Amino acid sequence: MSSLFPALADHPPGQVALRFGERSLTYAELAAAAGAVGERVRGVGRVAVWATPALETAVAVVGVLLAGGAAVPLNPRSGEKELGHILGDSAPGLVLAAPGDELPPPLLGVERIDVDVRATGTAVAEGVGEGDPALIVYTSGTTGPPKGAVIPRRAIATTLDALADAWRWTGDDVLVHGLPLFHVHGLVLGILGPLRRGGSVRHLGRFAPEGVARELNAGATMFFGVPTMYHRIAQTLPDDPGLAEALGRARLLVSGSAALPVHDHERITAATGQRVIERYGMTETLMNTSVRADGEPRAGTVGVPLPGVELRLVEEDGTPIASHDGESVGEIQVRGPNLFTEYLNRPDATAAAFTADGWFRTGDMAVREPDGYVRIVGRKATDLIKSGGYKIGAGEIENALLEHPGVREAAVTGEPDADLGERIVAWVVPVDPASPPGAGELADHVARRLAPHKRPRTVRYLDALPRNDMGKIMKRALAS
Ligand code: MCA
Ligand code: AMP
Repeated sequence: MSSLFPALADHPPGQVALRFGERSLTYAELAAAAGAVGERVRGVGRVAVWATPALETAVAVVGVLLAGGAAVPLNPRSGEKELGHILGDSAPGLVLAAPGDELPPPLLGVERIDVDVRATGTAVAEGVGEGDPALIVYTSGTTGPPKGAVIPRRAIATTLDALADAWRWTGDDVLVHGLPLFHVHGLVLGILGPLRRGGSVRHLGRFAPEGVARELNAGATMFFGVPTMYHRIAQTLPDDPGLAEALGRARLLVSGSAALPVHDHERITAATGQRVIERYGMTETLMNTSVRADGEPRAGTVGVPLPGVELRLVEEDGTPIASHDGESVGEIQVRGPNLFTEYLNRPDATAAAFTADGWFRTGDMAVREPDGYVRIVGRKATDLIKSGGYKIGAGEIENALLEHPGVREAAVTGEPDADLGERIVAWVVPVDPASPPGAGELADHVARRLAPHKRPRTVRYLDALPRNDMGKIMKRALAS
């Protein structure tokens, strides 16, 4: 198949591909370093990547892709239970990490290779097909541990090329972002995107409005962020005219992973003159829709289907909704070359996710406006929470809470939060009502087992959980 990154072989001399803080690599240096990784991992199949926000992570993933393997990005803050599950499920043959990174116990049994960003090598993948797996990205469901979405090479190529069309994204663009590198947003769009275009990316290490302003003032043309980042920018703008000026210089500001509230759109536009563009995607589908760079920006909508993506709304019984009346709500289903192939080791879950004729059920509820714009209005499952742009399943947090000796019963809900979009709330029936485990202790317990972003931000104590006649917890009664 054609290369995922043509610019690695054909680049202007000296063109910078990646920059993380003070460290950067030109395309020639990246081709050599990733080629060296590729030589080491060839034939291994699945390769875990300790996905810190560092140059090594980008080199590791590109190296695995050059060798025709599949990278399994790991959240370096994953707790032992989550990490143990991901490693057991994906069974990587190797783990790639930056020299000096300390790996936790579950990884000690996996052969480790340190990524040397100054190494030179030339990996060439032979016999690799478009449908072969490129990435396995773990994503939460309503119950049980996260599932590994197997993302083929075809999906990465087509989604990035569709975004290039929608956003007029070229090799002249310089992207700045501070997203984590173990999810689709930060890794596929934020790192592989600029590399496929032959452009540059500057990663901030961690997000801060000042870092975004600094890079936009120093030539960056685009910024990608989750709504929480835009909310923090909107909060900072009134006291920071320099930030408004810097954002005003950007060619494109893109938000995704969750809905950007209209109020934040409006505050940013008022202060900077810029309109933030929203796009809608999923780990399983990569990108489905976007407001186009040359289209009418409309706060509260996610734009139109990307080239190559078929999108429809369906009623509860599966009947397609033909009308674009801005009112008829249906579940979004999508079909196209941007889709994942399966959930690793989960044929049951894969089968349930698709209709008989190959449409993927997103679980997102939306309306179509008369001109085709998609407006997302909610989610089918109340047990999926989007907090800070991370998808978190209520079930996995409930299970972790129940493993605490002081917890008799637990239910988890999401509540609106101006900063995070939704905040994780744990409803807990303690074993001993006279001395319940503290909120901080329960947050630490979940953070240690799963990941810090999955920790409850609020804990509420009850004598009993509200249940219906069947014994099922009535979450709606909790939320009200
Ligand atoms: C706090 N911390 C703790 C604890 N409490 N650590 C352990 N135990 C505790 N009890 C630490 C955290 O680890 C973190 O450390 C720091 O305190 C702050 O944590 P937190 O408040 O959770 O983070 P934040 O600073 O508020 O982060 C906001 C954020 C983040 C930067 C917006 O939520 C984020 O990066 N979101 C991006 C999510 C994303 O990429 N989603 C894409 C998936 P430290 O300060 O050291 O870090 S969706 C997707 O890919 C689809 C395809 C799509 O459409 O895009
Ligand atoms: P994930 O499982 O982390 O890949 O998250 C995918 C989910 O994020 C989608 O199913 C949507 O619910 C949500 N999402 C992504 N982008 C947007 C957006 N622009 N507006 C609203 N929701 C979004």
